[in-house]
Amino acid sequence: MDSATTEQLKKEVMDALKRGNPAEAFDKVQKCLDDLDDTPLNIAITGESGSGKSTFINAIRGIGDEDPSSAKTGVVETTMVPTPYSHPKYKSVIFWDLPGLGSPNFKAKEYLDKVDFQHYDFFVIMASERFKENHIMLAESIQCMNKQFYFVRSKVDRDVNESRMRRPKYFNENTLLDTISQDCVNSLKTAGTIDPYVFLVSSFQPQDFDFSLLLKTFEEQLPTHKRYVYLRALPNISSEAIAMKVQALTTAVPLIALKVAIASIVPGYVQYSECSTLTSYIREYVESFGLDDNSLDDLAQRSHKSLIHLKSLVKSPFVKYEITYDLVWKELRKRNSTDFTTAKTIISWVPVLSVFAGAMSAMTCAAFLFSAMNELAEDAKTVLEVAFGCSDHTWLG
Ligand SMILES: Nc1nc2c(ncn2[C@@H]2O[C@H](COP(=O)(O)OP(=O)(O)O)[C@@H](O)[C@H]2O)c(=O)[nH]1
Ligand SMILES: [Mg+2]
Repeated sequence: MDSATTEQLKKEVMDALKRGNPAEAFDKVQKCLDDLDDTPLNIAITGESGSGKSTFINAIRGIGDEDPSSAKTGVVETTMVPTPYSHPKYKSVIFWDLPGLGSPNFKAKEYLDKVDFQHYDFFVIMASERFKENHIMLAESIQCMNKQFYFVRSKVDRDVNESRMRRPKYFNENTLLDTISQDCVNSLKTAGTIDPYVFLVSSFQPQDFDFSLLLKTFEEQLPTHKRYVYLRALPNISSEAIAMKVQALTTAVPLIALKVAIASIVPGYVQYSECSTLTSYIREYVESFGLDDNSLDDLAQRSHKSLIHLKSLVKSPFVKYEITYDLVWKELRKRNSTDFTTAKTIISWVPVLSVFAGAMSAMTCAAFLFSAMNELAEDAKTVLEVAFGCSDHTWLG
């Protein structure tokens, strides 16, 4: 949420409270939360059939190829219609599988018109081998239409393994990756792209190579109002991705706290009481950090680790026990002593909340959400480190 929107909301909430209409103030805050949730993000993935688009879409959605909602992999596309795959938890984030790039009479402009290019926030052009004429033509056309694109050279795990087997004596992973990357950059520069974005990716090993850097670059290029939905939907593939997710979820905390505080003075809003609201957000955090049973099970399978072992590493009571109203109530009381400085993003709301003496309850809620979120993020990092042994992985790999 940008600062102008925040200031506008503060003014409207304050006005409604002063007029003795807390239900209206509540609606304003709820609308802001809904807008954050519903901001659409449409990411187009294009490339030749077999280049790894569907596998990449599954990896970026954080789901395995066997998940019922996964994009089918290893099948030849026969349609020109873009296929949408929404994020399993955050439906406003949609990855579009754009087929058909490989046809011999390919015309980039016609292709982009057919797939309705205006609809997408940005494009990923994927190639599993050298870039070809069609990729270059497409890149040029996307650029002409003032849209951003990123080149992804996929399946680099295969290049690394093949090179290691074929030239064991001279094999050097960094040199190999540099050569592939330079080749792509040079082809793009020759075709007129200034400073092209090129990423070497393996969807089988998203914790390695440039996958994390790619995710971070997407974020940096997005407008502010799209960052929240994007970051919240990140796959938990590195400690940096988890840290960015904390940053995103933090944005909504003052609004949630405000909502709870206002609901406490609206007659009949018992369903939005402190514990009910917090319970639903804690459930969301557990899922978002991949600590729910399904996600942990999936991680155990992908990393060939035992689920029991991964679960034993988790400290948060919100993963160890069922998240019930009673558990949240107990934890809320237990954590009441939490240092409120952790809730500093809510400080700017205190003048608004003081109007109806709701400041204290909002501060308590915010502090509680921060503490639960950070504890879950730490657990997610620990589990990930043990699953893939990637404790020193950084965005810049
Ligand atoms: N080694 C390796 N194989 C991959 C990778 N991504 C996809 N594949 C394989 O490449 C084939 C085509 O992938 P798919 O995602 O269906 O490509 P699409 O036609 O572009 O959607 C499948 O057999 C995948 O398992 C990868 O990162 N590494
Ligand atoms: Mg496919």
